[in-house]
Amino acid sequence: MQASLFGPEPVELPDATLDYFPEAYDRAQADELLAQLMTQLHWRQDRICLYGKKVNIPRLQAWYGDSSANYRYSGLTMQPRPWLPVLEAIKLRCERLADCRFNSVLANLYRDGNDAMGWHSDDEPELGSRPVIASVSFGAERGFDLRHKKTGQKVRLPLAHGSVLIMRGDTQKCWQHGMARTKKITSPRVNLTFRWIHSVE
Ligand code: MD6
Ligand code: FE
Repeated sequence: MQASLFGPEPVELPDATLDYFPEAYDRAQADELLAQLMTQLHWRQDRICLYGKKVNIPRLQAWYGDSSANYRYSGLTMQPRPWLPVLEAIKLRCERLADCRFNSVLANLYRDGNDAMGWHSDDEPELGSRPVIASVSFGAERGFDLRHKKTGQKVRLPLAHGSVLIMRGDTQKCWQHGMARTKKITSPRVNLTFRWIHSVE
């Protein structure tokens, strides 16, 4: 596959380094990849403990990577599933766009506008201090919200079908991000975030 003809479009925000490739994949490729990801990935409903109760998180998830890319989560060591060809191909594209390597991917499936992601930063120790994360979106265009931790500045980036957003530098240290519910969206969206997990002992 050839490199994107469009972008990157740098997104200018204080204390953040963001590159946005609106058409990393053309429409036909993106349609095909969305269909493959929806059917091939081992989507599961994860639960978290909220105020002492187990609740379903509002989306489906799947975790793939090198066997060495374990991460710890509430005292549990999570093992990634081995790479699938479709994920390896997208990883290679992201590695070229970001000019760095990734050893794991967290996949999220938002079945419709009722599914969402709360405010967070990807700042776990396993990711190191200034992680590079490549985020690939397929399906429904949803608003990706960013909020500066100190100033409260807010921005919404619509992430297009077939786009890649690369976050690096101090973005995770200084900003949170999330995706709000919306009644307007009735079709699914798949997001893949490629990362490098360091073993921490
Ligand atoms: C999503 N993305 O777009 C969720 N994290 O569905 C993320 O949480 C994310 O897009 C780190 C870097 C880029 C992202
Ligand atoms: Fe994130």
